[in-house]
Amino acid sequence: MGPDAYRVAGLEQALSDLGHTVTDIGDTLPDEVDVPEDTHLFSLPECVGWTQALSRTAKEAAEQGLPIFLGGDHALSMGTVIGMAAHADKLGRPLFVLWLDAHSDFHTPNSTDSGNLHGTPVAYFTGQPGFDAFPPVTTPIPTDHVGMIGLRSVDPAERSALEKDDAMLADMRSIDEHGIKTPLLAFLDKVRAANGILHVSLDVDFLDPSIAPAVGTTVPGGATEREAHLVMELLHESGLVCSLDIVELNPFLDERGRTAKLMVDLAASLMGRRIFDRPTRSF
Ligand code: DIR
Ligand code: MN
Ligand code: MN
Ligand code: MN
Repeated sequence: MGPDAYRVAGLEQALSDLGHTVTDIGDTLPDEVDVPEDTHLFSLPECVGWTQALSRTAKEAAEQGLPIFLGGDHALSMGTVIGMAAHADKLGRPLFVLWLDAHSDFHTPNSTDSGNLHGTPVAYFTGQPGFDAFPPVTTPIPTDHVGMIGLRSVDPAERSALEKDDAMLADMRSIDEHGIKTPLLAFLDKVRAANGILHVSLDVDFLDPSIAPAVGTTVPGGATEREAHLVMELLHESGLVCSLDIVELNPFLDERGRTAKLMVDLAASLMGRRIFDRPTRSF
């Protein structure tokens, strides 16, 4: 239902109003795979099938333009990121991933208590062990090519794994202290210095639940509407973004499509919508 909610909220119109040519390639269905149900991991065969299908879709779509992947939950990124990694590899440029989320999604199938595969994509595409049922990750993203902004719910197993690694971790406290622009610009500098391209993965729960309530796992103390737009506007200006996931919208919980509309507006900011060209002359 997520993709249809974004269609109804006017994603295509918002992007074509910016001068983009938009092609809706429709819903991706999972491949049929020979993977048994798991007693602990939810919808394992479907997730494996979707990862396989989405990685192919991503790779093909990236040849045509800038793909925007509409979820669905965050397990979608297992497929989109490995597909984009293959695309980047073909271009001979490294892929970086910006994870905008309350959660770090760094569980492995062995460490997850909940069994939610949407809590595992970052561990998968960075090549952590334990994902034997999934397509092998041939081009793992090095953890120092991952930046996370918005963190405020990290489980103990994720925390100890992240502390050993070198991903850029901007939790809500560092945003309070330094502003959201500081970690973002530092990360973009790193992408630029490596001649990289950037995949952005936007989880609805990056945002504060007061402005984006339509998500299964709300966590208070999230990004404000303006912080989120600033991130998107700066991402646009960087010229480094190659692809975007917008995930975890639950239309059942949405009131008059308000959260869907906010996610569409954020995608539009990333694709070039602005109030004025910078710098303004008014002060
Ligand atoms: C929790 C929640 N860390 C889990 N993760 C969520 O179930 O693994 N991520 N909701 O978006
Ligand atoms: Mn997530
Ligand atoms: Mn989340
Ligand atoms: Mn999630």
